[in-house]
Amino acid sequence: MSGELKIGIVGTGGIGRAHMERINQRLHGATVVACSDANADFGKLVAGDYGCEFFADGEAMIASDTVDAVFVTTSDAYHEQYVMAAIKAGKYVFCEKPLAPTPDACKRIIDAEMAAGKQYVQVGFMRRYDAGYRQLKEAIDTRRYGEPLLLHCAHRNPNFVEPWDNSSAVENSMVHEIDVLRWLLGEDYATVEVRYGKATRKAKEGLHDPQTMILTTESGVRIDVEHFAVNGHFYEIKCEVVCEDAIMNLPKPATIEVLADTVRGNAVDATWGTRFATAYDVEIQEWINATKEGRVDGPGAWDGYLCQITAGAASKARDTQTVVTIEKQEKPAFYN
Ligand code: ISE
Repeated sequence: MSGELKIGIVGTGGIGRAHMERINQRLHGATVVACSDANADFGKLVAGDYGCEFFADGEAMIASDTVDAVFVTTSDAYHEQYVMAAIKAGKYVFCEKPLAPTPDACKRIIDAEMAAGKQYVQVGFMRRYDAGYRQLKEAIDTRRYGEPLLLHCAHRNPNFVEPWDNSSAVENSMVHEIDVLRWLLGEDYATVEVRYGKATRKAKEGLHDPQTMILTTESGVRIDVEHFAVNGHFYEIKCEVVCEDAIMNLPKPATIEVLADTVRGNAVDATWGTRFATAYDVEIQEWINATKEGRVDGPGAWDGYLCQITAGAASKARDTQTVVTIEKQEKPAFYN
């Protein structure tokens, strides 16, 4: 299509507003023309701030001629309802991660998309758009340094959104590793474990912290992910890839050098919002471009589904403290 892509956003919380801002102020080819939120008073304020139309009913907004395409940035439990409404309306939809909390809900979305006969859905796994992860993928794909054998990763949060329960560490946070490492290596997982070690004194009640997730891919690559929900200080993501002929590391973001007290060093990101700000911009610009050309070229509903199957197995592994086999899923030809 030529001209501006008219976008309607369901869910005007933090990530919804961050996307509205980037679409209207930094990116090209699209404008947010409508929004909806379960909290109508708040949603109307946001609509006023961004100069767009407020719809009390998100499904009515999705069906209306006002919008060409849809963003779903509600809380996770409502993703399925609005993604389904977009498929029904025949509109492209960008849904923040996870596609839906359970594999069953994701399966219903896949079935609806296949029945519609066209891919409409993209899932917001922004790490695939980070320049550092893209450099790692390029080096792995060319096998410049031989086969990847082991990955050592860390995902350290300064603080964590409630609820503070054990499942949120996998389902809200480590899902990023589940998606990006599968994409990086180009293969699916065979088994998963989530182990508890000694807990930090800062652990929130109801959340064992830290947790270690261990994934093994179908070819046998072993991955360990250290996950801190609350380290109290900084946001840090690490990914070290041990190959046959070299060791590669995810580049650290370029930040200012600071001399303070008795330490000289580089500033670190305080939150994921700043650490991945550029990745989000690239992700959504590429989504706008692809949507205007009538295609989905980012992580789709199938990726969202596989991610939740793995997250479900990881949760079972955590609760039983065992190794869980991930049931092999045959990819429908529709998603090739
Ligand atoms: C948050 O929802 C995100 O998506 C961040 O990328 C992740 O690092 C954080 O742990 C999540 O809570």
